[in-house]
Amino acid sequence: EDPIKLAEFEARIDRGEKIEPSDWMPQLYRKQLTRMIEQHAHSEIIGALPEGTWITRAPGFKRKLALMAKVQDEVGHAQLLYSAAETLGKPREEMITDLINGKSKYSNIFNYPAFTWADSCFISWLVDAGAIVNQIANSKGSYGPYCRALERICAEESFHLKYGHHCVIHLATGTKVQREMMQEAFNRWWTPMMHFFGPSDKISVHSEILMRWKVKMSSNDECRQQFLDMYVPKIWELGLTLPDENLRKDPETGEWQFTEPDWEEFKRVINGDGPCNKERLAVRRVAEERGAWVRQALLAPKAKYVAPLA
Ligand code: FAQ
Repeated sequence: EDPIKLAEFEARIDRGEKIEPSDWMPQLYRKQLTRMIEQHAHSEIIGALPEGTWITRAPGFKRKLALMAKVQDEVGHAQLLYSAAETLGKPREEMITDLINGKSKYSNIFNYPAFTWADSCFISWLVDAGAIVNQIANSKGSYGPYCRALERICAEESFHLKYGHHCVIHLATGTKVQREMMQEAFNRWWTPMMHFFGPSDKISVHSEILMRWKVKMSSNDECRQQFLDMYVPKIWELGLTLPDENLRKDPETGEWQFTEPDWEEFKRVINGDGPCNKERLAVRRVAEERGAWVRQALLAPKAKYVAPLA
């Protein structure tokens, strides 16, 4: 890599300038960004699956409408992100193939089953909340197309968050059966939620270079702390508990303390061996196969239109 170009590139990043697709960038910047944006796009599209199955079973017409709009938004986010990743040179078809073949990663959390309506509510409120913490930070980052996609995504996610919060409040303040169902969802989802922000900074592989080049604007631990700070009080306020007896805010440091979640489970899940990995990829594979004729028709040379005889 040309050291002068690299120094100029880093000076631009330090000045807070945006890097655009036609600008010079180090190979590693391109590679890391492609990996991260692609994984993010896959997460949105796979993330639509656990909630998507609840559309027909959502309680009442209003909830069905809102959930349908939310799931549609998530798929739209994937489209925005695939487009942003494509500006770095990797074709979309290749990204989809890598997802379906299990080569590319996507968020750990969507490999868990949404057994009940309360699970769907948990995702809408807290998984979206976690995503927003990460995305608001990174929308101030260095790569123009990714930042612009994130800004739009965050605006839409803020509606999801309000919808999800409303759903959780409804169950948490409802009948005994509803409250229990919500509590069980919290018990099931808490560990994957703690994993969601990635491994601790001490062992995160990519954080150092991504933060130096302002792709990641907050570290994994900073995002996790911010999430705990913003949402644990709101969860406790609803009379719900979290399945970690060590979870508390240290009054002196202002830091949240918690039991380290099982990182072996995290590794298994992100490497293809979670409760729903096979099912999630199978659904995407079928969708690709069923949609193939549409892509072929769009790519085929236009058939000549012959006007019918009068
Ligand atoms: N899941 O060195 P680090 C959403 C992997 S969008 C799976 O710390 P990095 C919207 C990582 O890839 C949710 N894998 O990695 C929605 C790497 O593996 P590799 C997605 C994970 O990149 C809501 C290895 O571990 N958001 O939810 C995870 O510096 C509701 C080492 O880790 C984004 O993708 C994980 N949680 O930091 C949709 C945001 N964490 O590639 C529907 C953009 C780590 O070397 C319903 N991404 N790994 O094989 C990021 O901010 C970062 O990539 C992190 C990970 C923070 C996820």
